[in-house]
This record gives sequence, C-alpha cells and structure tokens, in this order.
Amino acid sequence: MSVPKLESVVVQTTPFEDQKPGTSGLRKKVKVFMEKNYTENFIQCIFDALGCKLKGATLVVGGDGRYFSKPAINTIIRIASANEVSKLIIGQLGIFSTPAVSALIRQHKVLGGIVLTASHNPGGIRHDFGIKYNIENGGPAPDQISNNIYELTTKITQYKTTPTLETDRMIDILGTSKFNVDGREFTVEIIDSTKNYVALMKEIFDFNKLRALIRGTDKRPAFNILLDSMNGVTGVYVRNIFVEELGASPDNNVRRVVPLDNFGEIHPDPNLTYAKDLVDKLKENASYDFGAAFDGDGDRNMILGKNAFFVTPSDSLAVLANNLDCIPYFKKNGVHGFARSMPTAAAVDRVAAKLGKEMFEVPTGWKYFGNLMDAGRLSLCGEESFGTGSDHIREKDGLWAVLAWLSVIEHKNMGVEDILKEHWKTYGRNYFSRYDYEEVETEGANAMMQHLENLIVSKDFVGKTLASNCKTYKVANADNFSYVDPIDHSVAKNQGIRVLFEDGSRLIYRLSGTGSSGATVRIYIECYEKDDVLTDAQVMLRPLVNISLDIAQLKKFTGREEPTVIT
Ligand code: G16
Repeated sequence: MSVPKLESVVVQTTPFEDQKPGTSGLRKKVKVFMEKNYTENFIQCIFDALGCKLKGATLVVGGDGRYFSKPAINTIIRIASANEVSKLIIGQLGIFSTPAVSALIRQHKVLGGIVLTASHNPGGIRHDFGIKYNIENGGPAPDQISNNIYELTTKITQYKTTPTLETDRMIDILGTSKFNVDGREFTVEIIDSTKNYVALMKEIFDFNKLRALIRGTDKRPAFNILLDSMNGVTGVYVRNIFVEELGASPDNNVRRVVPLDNFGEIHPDPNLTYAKDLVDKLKENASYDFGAAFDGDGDRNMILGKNAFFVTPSDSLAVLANNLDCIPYFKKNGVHGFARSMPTAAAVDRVAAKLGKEMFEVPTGWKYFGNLMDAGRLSLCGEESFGTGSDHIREKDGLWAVLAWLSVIEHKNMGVEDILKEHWKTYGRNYFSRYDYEEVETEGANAMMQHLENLIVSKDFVGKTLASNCKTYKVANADNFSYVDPIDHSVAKNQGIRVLFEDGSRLIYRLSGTGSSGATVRIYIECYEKDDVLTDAQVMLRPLVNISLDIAQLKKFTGREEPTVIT
C-alpha cells in the first residue's frame, strides 16, 4: 500500500491562563477542553517540554474512554505527526486503563505516554476530561516536568499539526497505519487494550490458585466475589482476567463491566458514598464473601468483605505489606521498602518496623513514589485515596490490588474481616477517616487554610490541650508538610497542614488537587489504639472530628454543615 505524503502546518494560537496540572494532570470540564485550541495548546506544550527527546520517539496513548477521548486522540495523532514523533501506540477505541499505560511504557521502553482521563471524576459532556503525561519509567510526570509544561502554556504562540492526516475511524480497528509527514515516516499502531496487561498479571500472580479460589475445589467451596467496574475502563480487563481466565460468572461475579463514555451518569469513585450500590448489594446478599470497586481509569480500588465489611485503604496497604510473601512476584523479586502518602494512616509503618523494612512518607500524589521504586528501595505503597500498588508498574493499580487481596485470602484461607481482626490483634489499629467538602467556594477554602497556617505558628499552639467529648489531646507539633525526595533531593513544600498530638493522633488539612471546579477541602483524622480495636471508626474518631472542625472554623469559612463524602 502506498504511504500518504503529507505536510504539516503551523497554527497561530494564544495562551490560556488555567492550564496548570493538578495532583495528577490537567482536569477540566469537557466544554473547556472543547474550546478552540485549548487541547491543541496543552498537547503542544507537553511536546515542547520534551524538547529534542521527542524527535523519533514512540509514545503510548489511551485512556478510560470518557466523552471527548476520540477527538482528543485524533488531535494528538495530528500534532504528534507534525512534531517529529516517530510512532504512537494506541489502545483500540482509545481504551487503556491508567495501569495498562504504565505497563506498556515500561515493556516497550518508550519515551512516555499520554493518558486521557479525569480518573474518578464524572464523565460525559457536562462533566470532566483530563490529560496527563507519563514519563519513561511509566509514572506520572514529576512536578518539575509539569511545572515546565505549565510555564510553556502561559507563553505559547503556535502549534504544529498535520490537518490532512485522515484519522477517521483509525483507532477503531487493530493494525498499523504509516504516513510520510514532511519527508519523515510516522506510524500509528492500534493494539489490543488488555492483552499486555493480562499477561503481566499472569506473571505476578498464581492464576491456578486464584481460579481454584473463585471456582471452588473438592476441599473448599467457591469464594463468592462481586466486582464493580462502575461503567469504567476496568470492565474490559475484569471480563478478560476474572471471567475468561479465572472462571468467574459473568452474571453473578461482575457488574457494570461495559465502559460507558459518561459512566452511566454515576460518579466512578470507589468509596462508601459513590459505590453505595455495591455496598448495598453485599449487605442484601450474604452469600457474597468479597466485593471490590474500581474508578473510571482503573487505578483506584475499594475492598469489602462479607456484609460489606469495609477495609480502609490504609489498612488494606498494611495487610498486603504483612502478607506479600504469598505472591509469586515478591517471592522472586524480594520485598524492599514500603511507602504511603502523608495523610494515609500509619498502619503500614508498624508492619515495616516489625519486618525491618524501610518506610517512606511522601506527599499526596503517586508521582512521588516513582524515584524510590526506580532506586530499588520501594516495593509496595498506597494512599488513603483508594490507591494501592507495587513496583510492577509506576501507577497505582486497582485490579492488581484485588488480585493481591484474593491471593492473601487464598493463602490464609480466611475471610476479609477475620484477616483484619487478626492484623489489628497483632499490630493494634490505626482508626482513620476522611471528611470531604466538595465544590466549596475557593475563596472560603483558601481563607480557612490561611487561618490554619496562622493558627499553627501562633504562640502556645504547640503544647496546647484540646478537648471534646471528655477526651483530651495535647498538641505535640504542627507544620505544613514538606518533602525532600531522598533520591533526587527535589523539594515539595506546602503539602498539607498537620496537627500532631502527643498520643500519635493526627489531623491533616489539604485542598484537593484533582477537582475541576471550586475547591474540595479534605480533613484526615487518625488515632491509634493498641487494644480497643473493634469500636466503630466514626464513634472512636468523633472527639477528634469535633476538634478538627472547631480549630479550622470550617463552618464559618465554608458555610458547610456536613461533609459531602465520609470515608
Ligand atoms: C490522584 C493521584 C493520587 C492522589 C489522588 C487524590 O489520583 O494520583 O496520588 O492521592 O489524586 O488527590 P487529591 O487529594 O489532590 O484530590 P487519581 O485516581 O485521581 O488519579
């Protein structure tokens, strides 16, 4: 077949002021990305930030298939072709989970990838879209690159594109298309969205054992699971791994497994509020032993036991850390250090101390784990925001977390609740909760954070005793968290206000970096109990919650009486 000969053009443009990436890429309303040149500008700035490395490079492109993915991918194809990219590897229909992109970047050893997702944020024409760049280790771009991209967006005057490159239906069909653009070869390869990732999971886990767990054996009844893809991208991976490979029932063990571009108008965020539907299903049907939900792009997970027994992400991380030796990948590669984001409860720290492993506390954002993994010092990490993962890739990985949990269950021959109870008996329990106040007015949220800044440096705050419901807590320290990366020594400042009490309890305040409008206030509340491990978390934490709202004067600054989400 003859290769079409095409020429690129330069298009004049002007900067947009709001293209600063947040915790994980640029997330805005779809209508913002649809504005003339908005998407084009941001893509061109990603490419400009890569400089001469881009010439002749290969990139992976795909996302959770949310509304606006296809036009965005077509734009990326045309702009990449004009910017001397040699090849794009794209998932069929534009579909790749975020972990799958990370795995592909690593396996193909390419320069990086562009992930089209706003993760757990709702999708559809009225909701959110997102673009993020992942670097050659497969992880989200570090701050330095994101800051560079942002700087460029404030000055951009032109972008390059090949308007005559015909993209119509290109991503729908598997195969390779070749073009000659400005005398250079440019290739687009459309690949199967799941094959590579499924093969990786088969290398990491013992699929025979997992199949026996799910199907049952002569000695053990089937372990009844219910996995909820929440109409997000994991549906295709769940069907492949759990139904086809592990023998789960397509009717009874999985739900909402067809990815929809608006996620069926739900909020694809696996927590007790937005995945309530799954929680209710497990409560109604006591034959389910296990439940799990994933977010839109497949990097988050929520783990539930029988009767919807909830496992906090912080506890999930600690339990996995304590049991990694039953997973073939870790048997082969060993277990190096553990890490968690700062607001995540410190349950895993206790496991690290007992097992004699290095333990790291990083700011919120998966990008902060990458250097430690690349340096061979980190094997398992997690965040309270329902992210868990290992050094098999450089993104958090929802399906991996479920396969890891099922491996532990199979190995211990115990249910979720019993595993947790045994864990707390050994280590004590870090009670944890997060209160979210979503879409608060930005001005009020900023004023509240400023008030807290002033409070923690005020005379006598450290040493003060705060009381609620007959409980008292003495402030041992307070600061705005800053982090020095142990590998490249880069510094991340202002990562959240911490009030640390003498008994180890903590209050943390942050503004979310993943919303697309207004501000989301997050308050993280944690205490530790050595022996009293079976009390309801909300009851146990009530005095600290009261103190947190009181010292922040949350109602005064935000007008809010109640949080929108409690996890
Ligand atoms: C992203 C990041 C996570 C972070 C989370 C919440 O997750 O990858 O590391 O914990 O946002 O961030 P924030 O508290 O700033 O909203 P995702 O799943 O949205 O990509």
